Amino acid sequence: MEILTITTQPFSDQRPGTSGLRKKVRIFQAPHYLENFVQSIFDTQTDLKGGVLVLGGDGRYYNRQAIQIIIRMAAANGVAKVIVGQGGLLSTPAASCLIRKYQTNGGIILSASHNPGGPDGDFGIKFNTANGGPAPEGVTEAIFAHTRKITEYRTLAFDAIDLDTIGSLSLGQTGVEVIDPVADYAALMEDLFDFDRIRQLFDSGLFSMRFDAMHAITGPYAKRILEEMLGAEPGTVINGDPKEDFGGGHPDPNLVHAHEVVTLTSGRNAVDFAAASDGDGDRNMILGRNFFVTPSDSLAVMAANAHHIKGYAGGINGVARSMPTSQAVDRVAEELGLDCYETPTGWKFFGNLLDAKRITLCGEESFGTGSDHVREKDGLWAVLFWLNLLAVRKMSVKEIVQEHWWRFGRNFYTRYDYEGIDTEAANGLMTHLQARLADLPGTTLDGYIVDYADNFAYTDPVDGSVSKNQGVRIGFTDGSRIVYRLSGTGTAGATLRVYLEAYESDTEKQGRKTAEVMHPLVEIAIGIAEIVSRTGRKEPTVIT
Ligand code: G16
Repeated sequence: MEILTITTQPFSDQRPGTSGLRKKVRIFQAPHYLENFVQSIFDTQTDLKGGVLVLGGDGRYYNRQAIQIIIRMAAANGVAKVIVGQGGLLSTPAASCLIRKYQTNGGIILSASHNPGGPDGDFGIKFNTANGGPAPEGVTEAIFAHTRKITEYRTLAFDAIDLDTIGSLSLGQTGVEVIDPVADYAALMEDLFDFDRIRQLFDSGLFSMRFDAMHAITGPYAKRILEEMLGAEPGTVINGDPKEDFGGGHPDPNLVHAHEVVTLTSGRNAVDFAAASDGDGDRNMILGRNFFVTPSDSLAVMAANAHHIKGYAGGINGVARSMPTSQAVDRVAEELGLDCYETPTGWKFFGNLLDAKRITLCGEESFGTGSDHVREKDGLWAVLFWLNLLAVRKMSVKEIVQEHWWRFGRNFYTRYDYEGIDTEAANGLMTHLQARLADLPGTTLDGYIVDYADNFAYTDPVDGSVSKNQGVRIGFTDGSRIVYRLSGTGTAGATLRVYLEAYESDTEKQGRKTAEVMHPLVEIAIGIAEIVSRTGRKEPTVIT
């Protein structure tokens, strides 16, 4: 089969962000755009030549075409074997599972995660290394540097291969194995969780649940695992058919975008447990009857209850959270004598800690939780963890969380997002905050005394790499915090995120409304950063 060498020119904007390269679909469709980035992966990740590559995506618009392009390029670049999910589909955690299970040389995942899809939506690509996790910064920077000087890429003169039939094919010297995207992942979940106990919970007839797949990748996974393997009644999974444009929705499992499933947790026929996952299946939202579990609390509850769960009953090594995530898990770690790490935003920062067995559980405020079973956050894993916990403890979601607060205290938490603001204004706001940091400690703001103010920097304890400018933190003496950072996943303008946290140990006051508790901190946060005058926004786009 003829290998074609195509002349190209560099694009200047291919630096991966928080999680891979994310752009509008139309940008990816431009001639050579995707190819340049993919060739830069092959040229810098030399183990792939003669190696094995996992390939799949979340099924969004352009997924199928991109998969064909990448398979042709993989063959032209001497990859020995490509393992691809049927229909070109793989959830992000399932891709990580396959890379690890089959000890491949890495994987390429096509997704823009929770960003909307469709011809006018977003697309994305990221490379995961042989440990199954997102490439660390050293690797993404090498790929980026290559995109700046690329002059040609290699592909095959071949039309398209059949991705819809499970089986083995070959393309020149390269084997292409089309696999069931769910089977290996489902088997891993069965190893970790007590499926018999969960089955009994569903069989009891006293328990009801809904899982909102948001017309994204987790539909087939959730239907197989929840309905077929665990016996949840048909219809437990809603919006379970993956669609290229996610049914026009925004596949982000939060109280705003997953509103449909939220409504099912209240009223006369309210379900006992509900959850949702995002575009590529790595995020999760956990709900009880009339009750929302913040992602930060979910991580803390998991850490405190891990001994109840089959796969973690032998004990956990330690825990980690991203910097803006609430400090709820820190309190659990302190009481249980576990190591606790604070990392920058981005799942890739957990990789070294997991590989070095310093941690077992980790999570982020951005609806991500996971463990050492794969090297990605994992939406359905979190749902199964909670289901297993509910089955063992025989308590409601609310009871479990309230009991947790009584024991460890409650970290109230909220996040304000200002999306699509002017990039210059956003950078100016961060520069302004930076300039104020030195003067803030010791001052009193509306009754809150500033304990520390800094721009978070992280030194990886395993490889010593340093990541600077990871967000501005203002900590108060009572344990509350305000954090500001600019998102690294948006595709239009800049997104300012403001994360707010307040600690309450008094059980009498733990039932207060989050908005009411956070109000004074919100005012302080808006004031210090001069958000209204600098961004022109009186209100955030989304509050979670
Ligand atoms: C990605 C990263 C997460 C990060 C999130 C938000 O998640 O993997 O670590 O917390 O983006 O990042 P940012 O605040 O920079 O927008 P996902 O689910 O989008 O892949």
